[in-house]
Amino acid sequence: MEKKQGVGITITQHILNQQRGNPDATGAFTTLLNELIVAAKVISREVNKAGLVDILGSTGRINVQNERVQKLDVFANQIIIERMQHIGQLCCMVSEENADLIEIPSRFPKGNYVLLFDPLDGSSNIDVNVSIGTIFSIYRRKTSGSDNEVPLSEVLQPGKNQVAAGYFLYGSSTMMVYTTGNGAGVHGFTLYPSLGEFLLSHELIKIPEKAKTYSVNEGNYHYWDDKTKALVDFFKARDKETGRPYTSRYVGSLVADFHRNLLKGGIFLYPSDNKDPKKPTGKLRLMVEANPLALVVKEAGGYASDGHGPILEIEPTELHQRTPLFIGSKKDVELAEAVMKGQTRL
Ligand code: P6P
Repeated sequence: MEKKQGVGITITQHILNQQRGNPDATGAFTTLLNELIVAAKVISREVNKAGLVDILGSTGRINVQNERVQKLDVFANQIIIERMQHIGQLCCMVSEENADLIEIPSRFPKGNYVLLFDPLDGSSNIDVNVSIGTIFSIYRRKTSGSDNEVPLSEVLQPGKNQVAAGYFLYGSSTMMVYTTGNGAGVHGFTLYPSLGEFLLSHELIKIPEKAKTYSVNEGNYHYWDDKTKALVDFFKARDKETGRPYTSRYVGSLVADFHRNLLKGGIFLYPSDNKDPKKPTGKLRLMVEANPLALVVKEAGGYASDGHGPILEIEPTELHQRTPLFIGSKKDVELAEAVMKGQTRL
């Protein structure tokens, strides 16, 4: 059989192809994504040598989420901010690590996009060598203008308004998975370190409609309400006909758990619990975790719910608001939502 020439489709080619397919594309979006990819390559290099240099461990600081900040967290956050602030395509940024909007310094031109990100999600796993990730979400600002102070209203948009979303996964290999929504599908790219290029490895990812795996931190079982307990008990019950019990898989790193379920089928849930009165609606953040993954899973044929309705329909009121999250294979998430709404009793 003839040997395949070349290296396949690079992420740059893929983004350009998407741009060509979009008549009113200006190339601004392409520039934005390409610069974000450079930032991810720098982060990937540091993550992959974290064990070798003094970048492991904690800075001792506590972030806006009241979580201990790991050094790589700080590094990843700075890399993204520094690389993205000068490209002239953003009016502001939002990071899981920063309490307030990140303004674009006046020395740089502004643009009409908003970038939100979790620079290094799963950071508690950094020094035990478990996969971690960067999650990103991109919106167009609602009103174009060059006002110095971007009002919060420009950023607090429902997830359905995202123009792109995805994640980088720093695992056994570094991957990028993204979608531009509107039926464009979800595509995965694997970084070839020898080339320094992300190459198309998973074209048009579709999540199996039915799960085989459930992912939840069962250590929180006694903090859940009865509906949540009934739902997780359902996944664990023996019932050959409906392929139960499901396999339990929980890495404790959202991007790793989500990515496995995206490729193989599964439901991930981080329900609300009464463990921490400061986090009555669960631990995960709407704007920088739930929304981007909800767009990806929707484009892959799955579904994401907060237990009452679609994540992508939630009208945000705060930058770092949290939400319960049920995400993955469509049939299982729809069942979870019906149970949480009291429409279905298990
Ligand atoms: P728990 C990591 O800190 C994170 O935000 C997600 O990546 C992960 O899914 C979740 O928290 C794990 O939380 O409470 O199960 O340790």
